[in-house]
Amino acid sequence: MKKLLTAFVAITLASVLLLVLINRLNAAQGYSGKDTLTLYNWGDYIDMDLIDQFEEETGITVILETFDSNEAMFTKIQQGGTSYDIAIPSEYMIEKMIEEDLLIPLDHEKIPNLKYIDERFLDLPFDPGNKYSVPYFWGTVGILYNPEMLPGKTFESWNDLWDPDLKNSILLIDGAREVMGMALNSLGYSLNDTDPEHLQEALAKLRKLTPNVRAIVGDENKLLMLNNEASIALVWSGDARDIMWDNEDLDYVVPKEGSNLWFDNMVIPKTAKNVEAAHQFINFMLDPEIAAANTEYVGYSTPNKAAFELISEELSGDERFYPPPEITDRLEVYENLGKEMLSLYNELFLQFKMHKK
Ligand code: N2P
Repeated sequence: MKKLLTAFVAITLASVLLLVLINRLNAAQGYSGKDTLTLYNWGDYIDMDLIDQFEEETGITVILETFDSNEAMFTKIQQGGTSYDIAIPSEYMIEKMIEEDLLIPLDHEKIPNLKYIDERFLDLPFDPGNKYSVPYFWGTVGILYNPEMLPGKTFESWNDLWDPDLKNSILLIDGAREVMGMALNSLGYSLNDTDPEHLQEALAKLRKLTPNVRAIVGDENKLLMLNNEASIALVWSGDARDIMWDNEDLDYVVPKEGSNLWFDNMVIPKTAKNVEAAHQFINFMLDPEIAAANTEYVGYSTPNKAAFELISEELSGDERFYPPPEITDRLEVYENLGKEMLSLYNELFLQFKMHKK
């Protein structure tokens, strides 16, 4: 009996010690659960003052990690090494994450500010009923260019980028869908095309663009454009807005063949440690004043109707960033093309990048 008791005490003590150790480790990594929120976001995609405000109002510490493509974000979340309480993927990736059972259904009762979102951005095909995701920003993909550095050049068509005068001038987004989509559109195909022959044609066309490509970059595109180190960039609309605040000479166009219309929504991954705080954060970001401040800071287009009323006319009245339906109607939203097709897109993009080096 005594032996049994000693063993029991020893096991209890060891368990307590183990728990303390795990807690310490978690705290050291910043994932201490209850009073911490880990946000996985695109780079340059939130006003840090708002994070401070959220921390002050709730006592919750926010840890921010960033990614620069949906694919990179997906891999990290799927591997599960780090647990994120919130992530902000784009629509086709949200659909894929739902399919792969990586997301938690949202409790709409905890997100009363959802009522401020414009109906146009709710209940979209990638997430019917917004069961898993809530709108954050939306936008287009287009060409940002510096007319001062490119006298006489215009960019109405994607094919204008293949102009031999543009040697070493173009910055590309480091994203398979964006770059393959641009090439497919330039050939008159859909950016959701799944015909392997068309995809090979797109790769061949991209290879012809190589001499004009200066670099394939993430958020560095902003500095490079501002410092006139590149004259053209394939960008997401809000990045163009942000750069143009600092250099008004630049212009942003969505080519006539069409382009991508995208939606980035907030989601809660299954591995989240603080689901309660995640809901609090989502609701906070949807508050009209907070969403307006975030929009004024980041430059992307807000899906929040009440926030849209609060932002400056200079921003809300600019059709390059709030394109009217005649324009958005000729744009395409990326579809979730399925595992194999997405791998093929990634593989071809990689082949193009290797060829570039
Ligand atoms: C912000 C990137 C926005 C991503 N730097 C568009 N989906």
